Amino acid sequence: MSNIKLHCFAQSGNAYKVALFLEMAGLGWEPVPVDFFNKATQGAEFRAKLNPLGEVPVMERDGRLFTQSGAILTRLADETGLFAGRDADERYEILQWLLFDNHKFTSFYATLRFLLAFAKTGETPVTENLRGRVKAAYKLVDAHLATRSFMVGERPTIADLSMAGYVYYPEETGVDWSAYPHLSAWRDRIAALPGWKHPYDVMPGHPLSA
Ligand SMILES: N[C@@H](CCC(=O)N[C@@H](CS)C(=O)NCC(=O)O)C(=O)O
Repeated sequence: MSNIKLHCFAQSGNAYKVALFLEMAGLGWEPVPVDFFNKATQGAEFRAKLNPLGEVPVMERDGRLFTQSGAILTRLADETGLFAGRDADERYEILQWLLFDNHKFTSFYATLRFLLAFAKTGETPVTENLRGRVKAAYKLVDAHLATRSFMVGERPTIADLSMAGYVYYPEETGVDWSAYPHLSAWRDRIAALPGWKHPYDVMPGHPLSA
């Protein structure tokens, strides 16, 4: 696989999901910074040239563009056999977790973190509501991980890489990880895998300039 560029920024856990795959798979890739905090993803040029939906990650490979982290991860797993399901049942289970992650596990947390750490809204009824939803999703995954080491099939798959998108960021969100011991152990297990790197070490733009 050659000539991979990832349009991303350091604070994007959705981009990190793909960056993590590329790092752990040992595929050569190059980050291309996107100035999200100055609204680059909302601009006409970004939408015309990279992604009409106005989002990162965008993976660019030999001139072709790929968007949506879950779809990109699935494509990379299919092509390389790495972090992939072994059979139709595992692939089905992985897809279930990718969808759950995109709808609840990642998105509630990412929105909560954005509001508190970057938009700096302070506590509002919205952040309170989001935190409740995060806790419900984390509790469910914590229970799932009580009897297994990884999300599917006792080895790391793209379900884990997707769900790991936002779990290493240090910003304070008022979510207490000690309430989720199995989730915490899983987070450490992923971080101990060969090739793992922290999002702020692989994508450009941290720390934010004032
Ligand atoms: N489901 C999408 C979510 C992507 C997403 O929300 N990306 C954010 C950054 S983490 C973004 O680019 N937002 C642009 C905007 O809201 O203007 C994926 O997994 O790729």
